[in-house]
Amino acid sequence: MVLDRLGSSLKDALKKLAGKTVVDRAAVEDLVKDLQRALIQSDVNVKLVMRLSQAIKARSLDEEPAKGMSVREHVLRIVYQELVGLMGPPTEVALGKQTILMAGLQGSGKTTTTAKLARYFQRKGLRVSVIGADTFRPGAFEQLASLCQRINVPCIGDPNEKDARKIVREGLLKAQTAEVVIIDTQGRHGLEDDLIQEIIDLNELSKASHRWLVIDAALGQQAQEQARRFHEAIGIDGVIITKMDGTAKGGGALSAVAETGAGIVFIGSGETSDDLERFDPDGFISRLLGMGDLKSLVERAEEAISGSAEELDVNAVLRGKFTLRDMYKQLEAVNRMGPLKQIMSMLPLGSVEIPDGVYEVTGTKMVRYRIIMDSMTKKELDDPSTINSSRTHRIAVGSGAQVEEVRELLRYHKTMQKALKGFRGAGGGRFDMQRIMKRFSGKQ
Ligand SMILES: Nc1nc2c(ncn2[C@@H]2O[C@H](COP(=O)(O)OP(=O)(O)O)[C@@H](O)[C@H]2O)c(=O)[nH]1
Ligand SMILES: [Mg+2]
Repeated sequence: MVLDRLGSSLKDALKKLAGKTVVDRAAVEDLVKDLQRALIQSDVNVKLVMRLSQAIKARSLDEEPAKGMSVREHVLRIVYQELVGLMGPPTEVALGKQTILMAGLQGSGKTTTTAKLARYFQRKGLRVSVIGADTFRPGAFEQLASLCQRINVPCIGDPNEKDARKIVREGLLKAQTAEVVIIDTQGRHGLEDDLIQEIIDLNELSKASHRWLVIDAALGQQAQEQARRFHEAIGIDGVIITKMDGTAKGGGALSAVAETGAGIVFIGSGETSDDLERFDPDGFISRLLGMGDLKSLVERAEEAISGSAEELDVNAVLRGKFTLRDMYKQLEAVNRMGPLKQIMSMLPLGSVEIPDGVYEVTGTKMVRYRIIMDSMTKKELDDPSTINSSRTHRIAVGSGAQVEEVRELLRYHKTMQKALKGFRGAGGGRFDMQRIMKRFSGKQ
């Protein structure tokens, strides 16, 4: 994941609040100091850091923790909200017909990102064409053409043509059947006037629906100046920050760009065409703080529910009271949602260890469990602890299963129950997805 270092220092800072029962000034000040250090190391502008730490301090001490909320949760929620605010508003990426003009200095990652975007839209089922209009850098067209060839996207251009305007004019005619057209342009080492004039012209003649600026994350807070200059010239409506994998300054670049009001649409984090992530401030910060991506978990849970005839309560996935029936229902739900391991990684489990066996209940095993459970009495299903050795034998005989298999089912139930207990402990109360969602979205 990007920004590992910032993430782990933020997590360490928040750990200090675990177990506190009152919000005391010294603890909050300590936390804020750690936060400041982490953010400044990530090259976030000092003024922004100060503003943010003031807000966190004041809110943590002045606001009443909501009923039932632990001190750690109270402060965590505030830190979370303030950091999300630092990342700017969420952005939209439409999936209709559109022309995207790429802007940015040489070496920022425009050409690579053009191919990444082509791949992104292609995966969404759209017909994509790319126009190579960098007439400055030697071999620019070949670089783009080879990236496009790998992902099977048409690349339009002419390596011998020196007039970028002509390439774009003619390229757009050739790309008429495409739904998404992405125009790669030249960059220079600095923002020279004729470079700016060219991008203004290309923007006008292509009537681009979007002007996306590509910026290298290693610039840290200096990214702001570039964003401003390009914005003045052509009205940037989306920024892509690249090379997040190779720098500790990503936090600085993100916050500096967010401050200009230009929305961050994507993050690049590697050299292949698949190393592109949609940027979503909520999800990004939750993951940074190690809270798991609550929003995407809920979305996936909803996807899993839709289409299934049976009404499924999201909370049933990990509910407090835990009968064998609950366990079975949860297994069904989890099977619908996808790999359990992935789901778990999105939950705010903190330090809870999930035993490995929990991930390994497959579809066939579930059928076996179902048959075994059919041989149990209602009371046994509700409270499996009443199942002693002679009952185990009776159930095995009744379901045509091995005694060991019945034991395995009971062991499995116990393991999961234990894991859930630890989980509820870590969450500071009964686990309730909707409650957690409400808390972290600030709508209490
Ligand atoms: N590690 C990493 N390298 C990148 C990323 N994006 C681009 N690059 C590399 O940065 C260099 C310059 O990229 P390029 O697309 O040619 O930049 P352009 O001059 O703006 O078109 C190339 O070596 C790319 O492989 C990224 O997100 N992560
Ligand atoms: Mg290029």
